[in-house]
Amino acid sequence: MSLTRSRRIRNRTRGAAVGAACALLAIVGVTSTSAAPLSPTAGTSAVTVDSAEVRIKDFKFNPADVKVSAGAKVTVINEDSAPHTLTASDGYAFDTGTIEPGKSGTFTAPSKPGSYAFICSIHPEMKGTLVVS
Ligand SMILES: [Cu+2]
Repeated sequence: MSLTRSRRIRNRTRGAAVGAACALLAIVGVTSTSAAPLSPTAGTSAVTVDSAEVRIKDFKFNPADVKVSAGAKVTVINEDSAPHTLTASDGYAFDTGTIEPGKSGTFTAPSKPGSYAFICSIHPEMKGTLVVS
């Protein structure tokens, strides 16, 4: 019922600082079990969201193999005279929508690492791969 029986560490001025520290650590070691453990903030600083740029010219993606971090913002610049898209081949992982000549579009890389084939939905012979790590 009562914890008052437990021996209290008195601040004995004659006690060695090390001894007091050890005793204090022992107490902290016991009491800290009820305290919330320091939760690591993994995820806030571990995620490196970078960005990448893809240019489209002469009906080709450049680069055709795009390497990004998960969640990266990718800008697609259409330097061609025809409208293009950069669309995941599976149809839903990412899609810039139609980018008119001289314009740019963006999409967000998937959060799941992997290799994603993409095409231009207007010209499906245009192909590339987005590698998310
Ligand atoms: Cu196209």
